[in-house]
Amino acid sequence: TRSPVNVTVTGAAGQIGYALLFRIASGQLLGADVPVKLRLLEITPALKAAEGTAMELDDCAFPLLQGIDISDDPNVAFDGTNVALLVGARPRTKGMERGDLLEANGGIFKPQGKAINDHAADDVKILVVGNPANTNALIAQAAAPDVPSERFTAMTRLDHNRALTQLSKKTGVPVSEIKRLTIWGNHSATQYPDIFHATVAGKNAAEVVSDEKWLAEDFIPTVAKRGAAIIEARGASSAASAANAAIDHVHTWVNGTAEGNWTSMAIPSDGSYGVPEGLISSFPVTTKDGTYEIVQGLDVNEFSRARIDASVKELEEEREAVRALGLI
Ligand code: NAX
Repeated sequence: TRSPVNVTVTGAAGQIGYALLFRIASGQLLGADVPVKLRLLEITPALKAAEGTAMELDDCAFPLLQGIDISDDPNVAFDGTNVALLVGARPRTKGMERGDLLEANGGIFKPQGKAINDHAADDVKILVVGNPANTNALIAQAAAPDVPSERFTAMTRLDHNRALTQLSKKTGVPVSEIKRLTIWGNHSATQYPDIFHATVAGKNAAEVVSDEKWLAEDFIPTVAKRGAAIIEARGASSAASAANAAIDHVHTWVNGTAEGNWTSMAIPSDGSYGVPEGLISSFPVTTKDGTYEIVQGLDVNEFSRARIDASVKELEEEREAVRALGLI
């Protein structure tokens, strides 16, 4: 039998953690034949709540779950970790400036990056969910010089999934028949969901839709502002859908994209598509055998170029800000 994979989840007592842990333990993250050990990282005041969640995990008697450790020490929680899901973060509160937000998150992601550097397994894969996700990933990566930089990724899969459903509703074609959609840039309101290379039931999506007004004034803002719309409707931010996207992100990274399709992941740029090297920006990627590659050679039209550039500019500003704070 296979040896268990260690999966660390930070912010484990939070609402995404609650929606995520049971799915990991049931085998949906890595596969129905892969045993897992869970490592829950929380801040000290939330340890008791994390223990409560662990009790419920016990009560599910998941056949694949081989153990649960809970800690408030990143050095313990990341010890031997193979998959690290960095969910816990400092949210922006009323009146908080961007600098304060980045600094508060630096206080979380810098020590976590260092702990991953010092204690994680050689094959560790990292997904940052906690916002601002792209820049938090950059901070953690900078603190982990011994970990290959491409292992640090941030989540735009929720945006990708949101875009799939919006396009499905517009065209009446099921999501299973929509391929090659791309989220570019930052996981923020500047993100750019791109349908120009997407296909719906084998036909070019932009041609099928043939409605630039819908694209610019409906589709793009609906996808980009969906997080705010969920908060407005639910009175709490996306949790189950965010957990689902985290599962999708890692599952695809580990198990590969289907032939002829790709996904969206925020990954360190190699300079492709004019995105400055090192920025953690969302790209169209294919995955295979636990590695990913940026899809190359796509034509970027003027409409797309302006939007990609705007989102990338925001990422550059965030990078400058964390550099000025000495976080990277
Ligand atoms: P919650 O506030 O419910 O949970 C966060 C948890 O993190 C809390 O239990 C808190 O105690 C813990 N935490 C704080 N600092 C920590 C530290 N240093 N170490 C370990 N744990 C720590 O938030 P939740 O709704 O679960 O969201 C978590 C993060 O995901 C937020 O930053 C949120 O903005 C972000 N999101 C990212 C999305 C994406 O697509 N990338 C979408 C969903 C979500 O908004």
